[in-house]
Amino acid sequence: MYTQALDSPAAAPDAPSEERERLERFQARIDRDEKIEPKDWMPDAYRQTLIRQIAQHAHSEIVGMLPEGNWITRAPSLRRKAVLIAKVQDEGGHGMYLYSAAETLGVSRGALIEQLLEGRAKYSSIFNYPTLTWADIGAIGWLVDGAAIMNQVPLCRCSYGPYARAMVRICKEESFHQRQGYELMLTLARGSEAQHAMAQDALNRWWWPSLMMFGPSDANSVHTAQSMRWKIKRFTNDELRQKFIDVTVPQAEYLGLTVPDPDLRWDEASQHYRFGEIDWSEFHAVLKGAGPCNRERLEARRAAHENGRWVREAAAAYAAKHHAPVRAAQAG
Ligand code: FAQ
Repeated sequence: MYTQALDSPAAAPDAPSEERERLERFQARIDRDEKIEPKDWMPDAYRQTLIRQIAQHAHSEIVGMLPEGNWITRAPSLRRKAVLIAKVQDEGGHGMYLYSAAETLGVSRGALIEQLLEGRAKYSSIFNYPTLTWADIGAIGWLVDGAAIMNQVPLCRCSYGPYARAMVRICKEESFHQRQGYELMLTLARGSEAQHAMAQDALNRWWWPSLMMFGPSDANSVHTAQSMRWKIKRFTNDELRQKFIDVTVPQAEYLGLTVPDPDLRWDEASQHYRFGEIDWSEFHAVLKGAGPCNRERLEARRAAHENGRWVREAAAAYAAKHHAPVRAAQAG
């Protein structure tokens, strides 16, 4: 499923001319900013790239429920609990829209979930880090949802219609998530000395993993060039990472917190923040399954899937019972 023939269409000079013309017509539609819809012809590599990205994105939303779900029972007030429950539910909903968008490309949700549970699918590296204190819930909303929005707003203009449309609502909800996280951080940062220290500690632990969410540097990104030509991606990984840093550093300053990067400085000439080297060995270790919580996350997903089996079976039995008379009437 994840094998991809990512050769650029133009790089197949020996392709039959009819096939070449079809690829050129497809690229011309993309260049004109037309949306590609499920029933339209598309190159197989375009389809496979979308299935890969949308599935990884859906899995990230679902696994992403776990680090915050861990704190629902320990939220410090009823208001915080209600907000956190709503946020975690939203993430579950995002996963559902995204699995549905992937299904329009001819892959079943069941097959994608099976790949996740068998450990054959990727999901965002960020969700393999632990949530050690309540401040981590603020840091996730502020930084992780903040990074997610930076990456996902351009996906609303992605060339594939169902993915682009799913992203519109997702981004609205992520925006609420980011704001609740920032408000939580602000409360802690302005609270007691111990609360301020807790907020700083959360920033220290979540800053670098949040930068890694944007993926490898452009020089090492396998898929970016082709995905940009197809307008699946509208910005490169490094461009989005830089935008995120530029908007987030002043937010940290407003909170009175220090970004844990001694090399961070404002560069007047480029009007951007310059930042230190990301530890790519940590990123690759997490992707290979050696992050602090990779094992725990998959075990939790497998247990949830198993515990929910009776619900799926009951829903299927109910649907079969209620659709059977309709089908019989239609046949008659
Ligand atoms: N973690 O060539 P590229 C959220 C993989 S949702 C794990 O640069 P591409 C909401 C990449 O898949 C967060 N793997 O790839 C929320 C590829 O692997 P492959 C998720 C990563 O696709 C908030 C390989 O490395 N968002 O947070 C990561 O062009 C709070 C080579 O990389 C999305 O999925 C990573 N960080 O660019 C939920 C957005 N980075 O398939 C709960 C949509 C890269 O060759 C709580 N996705 N890889 O084996 C995208 O925009 C892109 O797929 C990128 C990667 C930018 C993630």
